[in-house]
Amino acid sequence: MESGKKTHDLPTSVQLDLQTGVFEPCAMHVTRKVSDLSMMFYDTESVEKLVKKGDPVVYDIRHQNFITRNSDMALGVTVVQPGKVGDEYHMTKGHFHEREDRPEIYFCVQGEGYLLMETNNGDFKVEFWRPGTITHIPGNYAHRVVNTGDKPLYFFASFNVSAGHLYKPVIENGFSKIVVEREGETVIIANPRRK
Ligand code: M6P
Ligand code: ZN
Repeated sequence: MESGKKTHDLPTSVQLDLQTGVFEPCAMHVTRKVSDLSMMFYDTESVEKLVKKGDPVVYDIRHQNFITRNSDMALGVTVVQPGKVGDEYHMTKGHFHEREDRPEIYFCVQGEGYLLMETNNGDFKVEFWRPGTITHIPGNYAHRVVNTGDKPLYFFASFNVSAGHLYKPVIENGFSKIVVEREGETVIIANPRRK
């Protein structure tokens, strides 16, 4: 694709296993462990302990780009494992898009949790997610998925490759709110990392 060869000018399909969130064929598979999210979770002591204890997988991403002569659609399926780092639930890194005119559709297929969304001027939105929830994320909202359930949460994403992934602001500042378990309850609280 990078060489200029457009491999998807003809219609193409992949096959998704609805139970597991694995689809084939799949061009890119990335696994993110606790150590890959060490800048994301607020409780850095718990991060260190978990990394020493085997560095568990937080989520897997499978991506497929469909580059044609004049379009750049992509799909991603992300499976977030249940679990916590300290009292903060497993979540995706979260990112802004490099291009604000490139939105994204997220579709929760299995599991339950929250989709956190935030603009760079602090407008924060949250959606409770259960199977079948489909959210349109405008191009200027950073987005992060949190699994608060006891089973894997997986979601389908559709976006343009040209949207780009911008992680730096999220690495530096986090989201303004985080999702934690306190006294047996799931609660959304102000991020203690924010000054
Ligand atoms: C979805 C899409 C991907 C993204 C993935 C994981 O599949 O939005 O583009 O990479 O979720 O999210 P993150 O990149 O924030 O780890
Ligand atoms: Zn995105």
